[in-house]
Amino acid sequence: MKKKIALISGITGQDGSYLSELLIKKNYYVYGIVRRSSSLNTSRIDHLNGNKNLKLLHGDVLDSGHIERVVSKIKPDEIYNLAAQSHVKVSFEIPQYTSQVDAIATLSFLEAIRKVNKKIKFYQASTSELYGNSKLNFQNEKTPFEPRSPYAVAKLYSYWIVKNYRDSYGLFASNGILFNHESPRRQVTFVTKKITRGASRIKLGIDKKLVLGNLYSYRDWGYAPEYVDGMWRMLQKNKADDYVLATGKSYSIKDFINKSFNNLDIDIRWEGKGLNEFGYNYKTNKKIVLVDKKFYRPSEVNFLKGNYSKAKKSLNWVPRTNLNMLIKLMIDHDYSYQKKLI
Ligand code: NAP
Ligand code: F7E
Repeated sequence: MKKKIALISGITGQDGSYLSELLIKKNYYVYGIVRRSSSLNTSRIDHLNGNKNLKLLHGDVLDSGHIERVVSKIKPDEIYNLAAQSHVKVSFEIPQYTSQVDAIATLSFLEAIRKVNKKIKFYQASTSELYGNSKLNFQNEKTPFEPRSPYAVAKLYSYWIVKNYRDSYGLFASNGILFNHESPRRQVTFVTKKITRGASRIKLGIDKKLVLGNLYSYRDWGYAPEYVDGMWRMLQKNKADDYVLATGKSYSIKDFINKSFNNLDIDIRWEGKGLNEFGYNYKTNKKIVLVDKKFYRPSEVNFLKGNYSKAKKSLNWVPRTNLNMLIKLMIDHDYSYQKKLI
């Protein structure tokens, strides 16, 4: 049987690295688009270096001409568009750049497919951020969108342009509306990794405290390798569609902090309110968690909890890693990594 060819944008990111591993295991030939940078940005995929089924190409998704040439040259069966300026808070600082990468670049891929070969299957990395301040107890594919950041507004454009090209030109283009998913490979500016790394460093005596923003938002956190498997399943269907991937459970940032420190045998006692709220090490009485408003966002997404019934029914996809398991995975990794640095 002919080997399938996949093209991944964002291959150097958390999801791109897990997806490339998965596709290579499934006997795909994988091409990945990597931005040229002055310092190396391939640490998450360096272990795949030299694999005969992986080829990295320099490129930037803002270069629509290059995208069209790549699609035309490598003739992929499947394209996974994971490239993004993916940090919500940063999107308030660089809204125009975020819109170019997270919205317009999606259109470039769709246009390339429309011109080169309409049979290429397309996955778009959509997001639970589209739901913004939804007041519902859970969100699914039918929940109305209320984006709350330049990131979410840009991703909303991508969501609709994918649907539009599907309806207008018959492209196989699917949106994966993925709720937060984490792993030891998560970048350190996202809250989960910041907490598991920070707690590990406090336990080891490297740092004295962890400084965070809003402790009272709720997120539905899953395990990234399971979510990239969901992406692949979406493109194996005969018909394109949009799917939520989530765990169906929601926890606050404070819950995540308590559980992370508990993993390291540290109990936290909380005192105070707002910017004057502190977390103390229960045993030593030392202040170890502080709040600083510089980590607040101009507008916040307060509560996310996904209903993944459609993915379960249609893709046979279910999340298997609960929050305690996820935190343990991340703490185990961060603690041993930080210990080696001492
Ligand atoms: P990530 O770790 O931030 O990775 C983003 C990737 O995009 C990196 O490879 C980055 O390259 C690349 N990129 C950024 N701008 C680019 C450009 N102009 N040209 C080419 N590549 C560019 O993100 P992730 O967590 O893996 O998420 C993957 C996708 O899913 C993103 O689209 C994100 O918005 C979306 N998403 C993520 C989650 C989540 O919880 N993780 C949930 C829903 C949706 P560099 O390495 O060079 O920076
Ligand atoms: O924030 C609060 C913050 O940056 C989660 C991206 O992958 O998932 C991610 O977006 C919550 C927010 O992720 C800090 O205010 C408190 O309420 O880890 P985050 P996110 O914004 O949910 C979605 C689904 C995506 O699509 C995105 O690409 O945590 N929070 N203190 C903090 N957040 C950060 N980053 N840093 C803090 O110190």
